[in-house]
Formats: sequence, structure tokens, C-alpha cells
Amino acid sequence: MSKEVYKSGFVSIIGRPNVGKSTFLNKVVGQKIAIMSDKPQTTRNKVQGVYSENQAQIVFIDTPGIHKPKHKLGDFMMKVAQNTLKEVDIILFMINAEEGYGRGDEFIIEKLQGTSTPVFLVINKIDQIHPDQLLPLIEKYNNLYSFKEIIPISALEGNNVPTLVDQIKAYLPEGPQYYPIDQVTDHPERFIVTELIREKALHLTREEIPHSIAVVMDSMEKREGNTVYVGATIIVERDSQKGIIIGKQGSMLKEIGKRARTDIEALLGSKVYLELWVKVQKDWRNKMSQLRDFGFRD
Ligand code: GDP
Ligand code: MG
Ligand code: K
Repeated sequence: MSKEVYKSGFVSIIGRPNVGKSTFLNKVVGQKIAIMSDKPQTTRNKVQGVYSENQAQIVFIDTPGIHKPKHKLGDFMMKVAQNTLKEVDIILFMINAEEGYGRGDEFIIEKLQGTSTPVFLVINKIDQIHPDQLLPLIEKYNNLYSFKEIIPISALEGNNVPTLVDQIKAYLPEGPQYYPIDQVTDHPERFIVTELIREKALHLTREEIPHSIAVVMDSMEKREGNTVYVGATIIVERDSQKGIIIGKQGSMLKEIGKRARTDIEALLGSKVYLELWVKVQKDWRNKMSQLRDFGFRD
């Protein structure tokens, strides 16, 4: 038997207001919950939740602005949303089974034509319709777009939600575990901490390092006394960048750690033991930093 690979990736849920996007998200991440708090900075796209299990992790990304723009900003948001749709691994296009096809859907489908990302049609609120109504609905949407999967669910009652999760997993690429599974990550501090580390690294290496590094939190826990242990990994794309971040005999990494620790201690109000690693990740770092450009923060 071959060893099972770890699969992970990013999923965007789009759809008209009130189709049940939030209800679905809560249902999926509800058990092994890792709902992300809002970032201190305004982010245009943010992680809404993370679903984790032994061999897979699904990171749900919020994609605001995928609706008919009413003003200039809406226009801009639309561009951001479209770019995000290109970066995610799967798009869930959610509709309300009770409602007919509407102009909002038309607009979204138009936008979907421009992306090669797999799109699932998720027909929600099937608890509200007679089974006979389902087939015509599927036919209607099938004629408009070539969906990779069409999955009827009830986000409220949970019907078919596990099937949808299985289908998502089937489409996810092999990838890293972006978030620790064993931690309830509803503490906004966790993200501010990685941002502080990233900030110091960028600050100290301004010239040499493009703004595209990522910081991933490996662990953060209270230990004896009031000391908080923080372990984090700075991810770069090339070996040369790793060398710069580490510096002569580790001097750069030490300085990054020293400055970050000062800020983190101020943030948490406790003594901090900070351990930093540097890792080269050619493949997925790229994707993560592109998402970062759109406001994504790890
Ligand atoms: P969003 O705007 O797309 O995030 O939609 P929400 O998740 O906020 O849901 C809008 C409304 O639809 C809420 O009142 C939900 O309780 C309801 N809703 C969501 N999913 C279902 C479902 O599967 N069945 C039924 N009957 N109601 C649902
Ligand atoms: Mg919502
Ligand atoms: K986040």
C-alpha cells in the first residue's frame, strides 16, 4: 500500500446574498472549527474558515465583490475577486434551490467564463423543494456552464454536506498543512504574530528580498509561568533568499527574532520564547504569496 498523500488547498464560495454561504461554512468547519477572526488590517480577501482532517485541509477564502458592481470601488473589488478566483483550487458556486435563475447568477456565470479553476454548482436549501424540482434546475444550469460537479445540499440540515466535502478533497492538490489542526484558532493574536515576524523580516532585508515571503505559525502555546512559546517558519522561494534571511552565522534570523519577540511580548503581555525556522518551498509559496497580494494573510 502506498502512503496516503496530504491534500490541501483553497476554496472560494460565491453566490448571491442569502443563498446560504455562511450557513454552509459554519456547518463544514463547525466541528473541527478554526474560524478565522478578522485581521486588524482591512483585507479584501480573508480566510473564513479551515476544515482539517488527518490527510486533508480545506482553507475557505472569502471572495467579496463577486456581484454586479455599483460604483468604482465595486469595479476594483470585482477585479480582485476575479483574480482570487484564478488562484483558488476550487470555486463553489452556490444557488438557492427555491429561487429561479436570476440576473445575479447571470453576472457570476459571466465572470466564471474567464477562469479555468474547477467550479462546482452547489444547489442549497433542497429541504425546501420537492425532489421533482431538482432535475429541471440542474438542466437549466448545466446549459449555462460546464460545472465539474453538481451537488444538491441542505446546509441547514446537513444533507449531502459530507459528500460535497469528499468531492472537494478529490479535487485538491497535494499540499502542506497550512494551519495547525490541534488548535482552535479564534485568537486574532496568532495572525498578528505571524504578521509581526513577516514585517521584521521584510524590514531588515528590504533590498534583497522581494515582498513575497510567507510566515506560517507552527505552534503557539503557554508554557511554565507566563511564557508563551511561539514556533514559526519563514517561507522563501529560493535557497539564496534562505541564506539572506538566516544571515552570517544566523545573525539576520537572530535579529528578526529579537525584534519580533519584543513586539509579540508587547502584544501578548507575557514573556515570549520565539523559535524561527526558514524553509524553501518552491511550489506552494508562489500560490500563497499571490493570495497574499490580494489581501490573504496566513
Ligand atoms: P449567505 O448570505 O449566502 O451567507 O446566506 P446565509 O448563510 O446567511 O443564509 C441565509 C438564510 O438562509 C438564513 O436564514 C439561513 O438560515 C437560511 N439557509 C441557509 N441554508 C439553508 C438550507 O439549507 N435550508 C434552509 N431551509 N434554509 C437555509
Ligand atoms: Mg454570509
Ligand atoms: K487568516
